[in-house]
Amino acid sequence: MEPRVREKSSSKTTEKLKEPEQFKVILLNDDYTSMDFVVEILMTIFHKSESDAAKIMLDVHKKGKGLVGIYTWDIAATKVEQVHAAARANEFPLCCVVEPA
Ligand code: TYC
Repeated sequence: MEPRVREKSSSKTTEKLKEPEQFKVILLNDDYTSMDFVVEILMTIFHKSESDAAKIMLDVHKKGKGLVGIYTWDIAATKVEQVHAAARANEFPLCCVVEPA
């Protein structure tokens, strides 16, 4: 992946600013997690509206996986941990993964 590079120059210095790398959070389907729980996770952890959350959940249910959002590394990794912690606490096997965007 080639990072985009912006160059800013002044008379004395040349500064290179890289865009922060972006990561996709991908939600995976399983046969046990309830649809309501997935919608709740999408609303609380990913701040989706109820109708967007329901659409994403159904898309993942039908296709096996789906994009939830694109974030910087720290935010993507934190959201994945939050999903797994909530799933574990509710005894669901819900899983999501991070991929480079
Ligand atoms: N397939 C689950 C069911 O039928 C629902 C589900 C949707 C689970 C999306 C996980 O990421 C998921 N109860």
